[in-house]
Amino acid sequence: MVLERLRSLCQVHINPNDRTATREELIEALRDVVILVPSGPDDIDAEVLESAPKLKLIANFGVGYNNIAVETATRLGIALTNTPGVLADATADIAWALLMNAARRIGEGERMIRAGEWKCWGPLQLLGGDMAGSTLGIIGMGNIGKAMVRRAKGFTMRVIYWNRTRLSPEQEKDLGIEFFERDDLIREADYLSLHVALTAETTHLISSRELELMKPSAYLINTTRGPVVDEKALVDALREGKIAGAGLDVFENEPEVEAGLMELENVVLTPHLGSATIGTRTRMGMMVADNIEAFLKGQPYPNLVNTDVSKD
Ligand code: 8YV
Repeated sequence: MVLERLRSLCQVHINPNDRTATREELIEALRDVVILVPSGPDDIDAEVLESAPKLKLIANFGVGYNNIAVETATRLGIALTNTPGVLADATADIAWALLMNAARRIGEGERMIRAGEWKCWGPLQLLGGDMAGSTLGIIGMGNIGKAMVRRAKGFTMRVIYWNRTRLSPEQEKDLGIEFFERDDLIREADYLSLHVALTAETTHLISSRELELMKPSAYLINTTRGPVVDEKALVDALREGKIAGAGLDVFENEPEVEAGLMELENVVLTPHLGSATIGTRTRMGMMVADNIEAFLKGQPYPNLVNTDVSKD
């Protein structure tokens, strides 16, 4: 559906390999390209952009664009668009799945059964964390953070949040959430879920200091970008029981996963599946096509990121 629409708009060249293009392949492929549709693993840095003389639009297939040299794009007059909003529910679903899986020890239970190690029911077997009445701490109250709030309310949880810019009292009231300073939020949360974009300021936002602040009974959930969490510090915290568990959909060096994480029972791992539903990926593709169509028709972009890019 998406490809058909793209083909109706322009000539489409698709990466022929079922893997991320190498740097050399990317540079070679970009020689005559006017519009690029990259995804998360493509490293679109200054050198790549500078070797693409005809490039005018990067219509990113995703909301996060930490893999793209935005300032260079702007300087070169290349517009950058993304796909906000349409993946909020699917990403919150994965965060929720990880949260529940970690708290209720579903992966551990399944491994126990499959290994033939479940011998009998026990009153203290695989005890986990409660949802109802517990406190969810959200760092980053954008579209995905808000989708988390909706889920938490269904589970009758209290929701506290931190965001760079505090919401208005009306918004806080409507959502039923309380603002906390970041360290206080980290101390208070039974579940801490990260929903900030990856920037220089948010790199290793959660490191050993923050993990020390968390309750020993608390869980950390990361579905945003791996480098927001210091993975080595997390392994130590999980190993030493400084926190109860974690659920991770993203990693510092994808697709590599820190060896220490693989050995731990109290962490649930998924391979960057946040937006991986048929409907969501279709909506993301259609949003990419909307931005391409706007470019081709000389109309304003629906989702322009670098609003300071020159229009010629
Ligand atoms: C994608 C994402 O899986 O949109 C994002 O920022 O992380 C995910 O939706 C991927 O990055 C698509 O390019």
